[in-house]
Parts: sequence; C-alpha cells; structure tokens
Amino acid sequence: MIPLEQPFPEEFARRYRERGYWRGDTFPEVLERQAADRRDALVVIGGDERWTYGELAERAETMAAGFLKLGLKPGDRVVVQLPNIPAFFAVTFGLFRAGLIPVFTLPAHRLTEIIHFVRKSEASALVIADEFDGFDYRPLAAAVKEAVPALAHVVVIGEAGEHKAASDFSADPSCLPAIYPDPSSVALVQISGGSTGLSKLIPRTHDDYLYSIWASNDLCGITPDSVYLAALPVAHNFPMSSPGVFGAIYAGATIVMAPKPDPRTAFPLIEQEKVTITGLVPPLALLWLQSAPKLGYDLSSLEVLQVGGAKFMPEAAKKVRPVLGCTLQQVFGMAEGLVNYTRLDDPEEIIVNTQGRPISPDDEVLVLDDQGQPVPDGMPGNLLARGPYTIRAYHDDPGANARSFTEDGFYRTGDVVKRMAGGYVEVLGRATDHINRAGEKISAEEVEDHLLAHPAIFDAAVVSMPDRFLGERSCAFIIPDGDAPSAAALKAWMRDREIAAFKIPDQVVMVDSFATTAVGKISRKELRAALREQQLEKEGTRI
Ligand code: OOB
Repeated sequence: MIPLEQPFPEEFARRYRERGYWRGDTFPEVLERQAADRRDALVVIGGDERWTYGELAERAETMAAGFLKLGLKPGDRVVVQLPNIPAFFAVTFGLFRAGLIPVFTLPAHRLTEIIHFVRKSEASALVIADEFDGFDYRPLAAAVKEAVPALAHVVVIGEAGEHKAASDFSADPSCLPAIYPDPSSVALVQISGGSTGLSKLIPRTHDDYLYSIWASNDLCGITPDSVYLAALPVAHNFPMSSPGVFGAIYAGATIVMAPKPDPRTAFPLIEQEKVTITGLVPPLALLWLQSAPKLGYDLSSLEVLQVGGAKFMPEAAKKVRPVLGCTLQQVFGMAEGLVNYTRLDDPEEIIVNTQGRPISPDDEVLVLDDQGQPVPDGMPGNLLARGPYTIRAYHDDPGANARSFTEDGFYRTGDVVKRMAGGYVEVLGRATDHINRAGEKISAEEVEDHLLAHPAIFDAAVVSMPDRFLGERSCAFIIPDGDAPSAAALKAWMRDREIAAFKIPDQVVMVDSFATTAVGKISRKELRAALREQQLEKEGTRI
C-alpha cells in the first residue's frame, strides 16, 4: 500500500508548531474532549434524530469497534459516500477513533468516480447510505466491489441488502486503539475538483486541518451557542472545515443537517432550530435571496451567511444584508488548503467587493505573471500559496505534483486574482481549464475523455460558458464521426457512463471542424479558449 503522507518539510513543521498553529491535537481527541465537557449538549440534528455529544461519542466508538472487527487495521483507507445525515458523524468520528482514514466523496458521484477513488486510495471499505434522493447506492457499491476485488467490505447506513449493516456493529471498547494517531499523520482525504483528468487525492493531516478549523472558528465567531446549518453536501471542504461542521464540533456548537439546500427545505430548519450561520455557493445564495421575501419564514436568527466556492458577484452580494438581515462572509478557498475570508467586521465595501484575505499570518501568497515575476498590487496575476494548512503534494501523482507545486513548495492555485491593500484578494478568473458549475469543479479533459468514447464522435472540446444562474455552465463542442447523435441522446449516453450528473454537458454544439482563426497546431487549452470566444460572439453573451 502506498503510504498516505503530507510532506511538510521539517523546518516549516517546526515553525508552525512554535507559532502555535499546530497544537498536537487530533480528531478523535476533539470529540472525546467535547463528550467529556458537554455530554448533554446537542451536537447534531437531522431528520427525526437529535444527538448529544455524549451519544455521538458512543456511536462513534461502536462504529470504530465495528470497523476494526471487520479486520480493518489502523491506517487503512475507507471511502465514505454519505448524504447530510447524522450518521455521517458517527461514521467519520468512528473512523478517526479507529485510526482509519476517511476518503470523502460526494453523494452525486457515481460508479466511475467511486471506482477511481477506491482504487487510487487502495481502500479496504466503502461506506454508503442505502438510499438518498431517489438513488439506491447498494447496487453501485456492489458494482464497485466487483470491479475492485481488493475492496473487502461495504458498510451500509440503513437497509444493507447484500452488504453489511452498520446497525449490526456492537460496542467493544477492548478492541479500540489505546493511543491516538500522530498529529502529523494524515487524518482524512479530500478530493480535488480536478483541472486535468481525474480527481486527485488530497491528504490532510490532523495538525494542518485542525489549524484551519480552529482559526476559522475564531474569525467566523463560532461559539458553543452557534447553530450551523449544513446545507451543502458536508463532504465538500467548505461546509466541512471552513469552519463548517468540524468547526461546530471543535467549538461544541450544534449542527443542523439539511438533506437539501433549497429554500423550502432550509428555511423551516433555520426557523425551527434558530440557525445562526450557514454556507452556500453563489447560485443557492441567489435563490435564497429571491425566495426569502416570498416564503415568509422567520430567518432572524441567521447572523452570518457565508458564500464561496465560486465568484459571488457584487450586485448580489450587496443584497444579503438588506434582504436576509445578516452579515455576508465571502469565502474563497480550496480543498488543497488556503482559505480567504472577509472578516465579519470588515466595511461593507470590502465584504461586497472582495473574496477576503487568508486565515493565517503565515499564509504566504504570491501573485505572479506568466513568466513567474511578481505583479504589483492591483494588477491581475496567478495566485500561488504556501502555508500551515496548504498541502505540499497530492497522493501518488508525480505528474500533477510537478505541474501544481513549485520547487519551493508553493501550490499553484490556477486562479487569477488581484491583490489589494491589506492582503484582500479579488478573484478575476482562472488560468486552468475547468468549469466551475455552481461551485462544482469539472475537468474539461475528463468530460472530453468520456465524449471521445462515443462511437459517433470524432473529436470533442469542453468549455465553460457564462451562465446567469450557475455562474458557469459546460458546453461541449463535438465533431461527429458520421451521423451526429442528438444532444438529448448524447446526454443520455453520458448518463450511462455512470458519472456524477453535474459533469454531463449542459449545452452541446455540433461543428464540422475545429478550424479557428488561429493558424497551425494549437494546444487544447488555446482551442478551448477559441471555441469559447466563438460561441460567446454567436450568442451575444460576451461579458
Ligand atoms: C472550494 O474548494 P474546491 O477545492 O472545490 O475549489 C477551489 C476553487 C478555487 O481554486 C477557485 O477556483 C474556486 O474554487 N473558488 C472561488 C471561490 N471559492 C472557491 N472562486 C471565486 N470566488 C470564491 N469565493 O470551492 C472551497 C473550499 C473551502 C472554502 C470555500 C470554497
């Protein structure tokens, strides 16, 4: 098994410890502390369930014992695919308690992606819910097991069918590890949105992830009285750790799990449970802004609305305070590490027009031109970052590592930003080829690879197009080989590839050739840019 590690050089690790960022804490200890200090306080509400910290710790111990009795060994990886349900925390903290490493995937992922995550992480188990939002995950898990025989176990929350039921696990404190994991070891794996090909694995250590969480808590005002609504899928880095659900647990606060983020689901929860803070992607924030006055729920408990994952336009940002009566916090982060926030007490001008500034005084941020030279503040440039919670490498991917990190360990974010006084940044766009569809990052290359597998497609190029609602939508330019399939047939065929629905092109444009104004051989990247320009001109949507 290839070890999961995060190679922070020793001199940096020492500095981060000396400055008090890395506190030698670990995830299992965080929950154990809370269960001792506030046994009867509510930690999570979801559906009919309301669990206290004490109950969560007990359930996590039962899970931990169950996983270990299956034969899993500390350090083994477990792919977790769960929706926003309380059991997410029993499973996750159970894995932490057992020294197992969760690999977080989204409920939207399908067979193709889950196989990739299981293979790439060399996982020994997969945890799913029986069913969610009309989709049965059990046949998917069975197919993964068949494709990857090394996957020894599928554990199901709910009706297990042919798999193992988590409800059969029983407590057995005697088999739990007596010692906690090393704080510098990998605690969990996030997945990258991916700009080239398949998603990469992002190993995060206890030290680095917990730092980003407690520091986020401090600047987002999270206290034991906070109530965090998990509206976005909790497996995303944003609702998980910025400060998100883990921040809530770190602070001893309460989490409300929304099965879906739409206003009719979320607003009654805000009213009933007196939610104080939540996080949304821009399209959902727009929907909430539209719906709040119409639906008439009491949202007065809401103090902070965080918006991130994609650019929130100033015109919309301006409306948050007057319409929702709360403070907007822009969040510009990435699963690889660096997170920027506007501060709650920043002037409205900064909150509306910027994507914030980094969490840590030791976040080193560079804004460089294409030749690698620093650009002056106020000028656009490529953003690179290094710091106490930004990874130094993806798992087992030398090619991606060589592209994505400089020799001295800076992560090339792929984002084009402008830096302003005080270190605030404004995101202007990006240099890499992915589509940011309502906060979900889609690799153009990955979708093109799927399209090229179609027998009637000669060539395909996928680009992002501006979209009033989604921010960006995906548009596939196709050169057919013979009779062109209809757009509807092509989308149906893509669905049969068993990939996340958000990766299916929103728009399909058939073309005879990719002849562009450019002469000679051009790179895929230039080709995509040229096709995008052509289409923008054609639709008259140039912005
Ligand atoms: C978050 O994480 P990822 O890994 O899904 O995506 C990271 C990328 C960034 O490199 C940037 O391109 C884009 O998403 N992005 C934003 C943004 N927040 C993220 N672009 C413009 N404005 C923003 N506010 O998306 C993520 C992780 C932690 C916290 C928040 C978001």
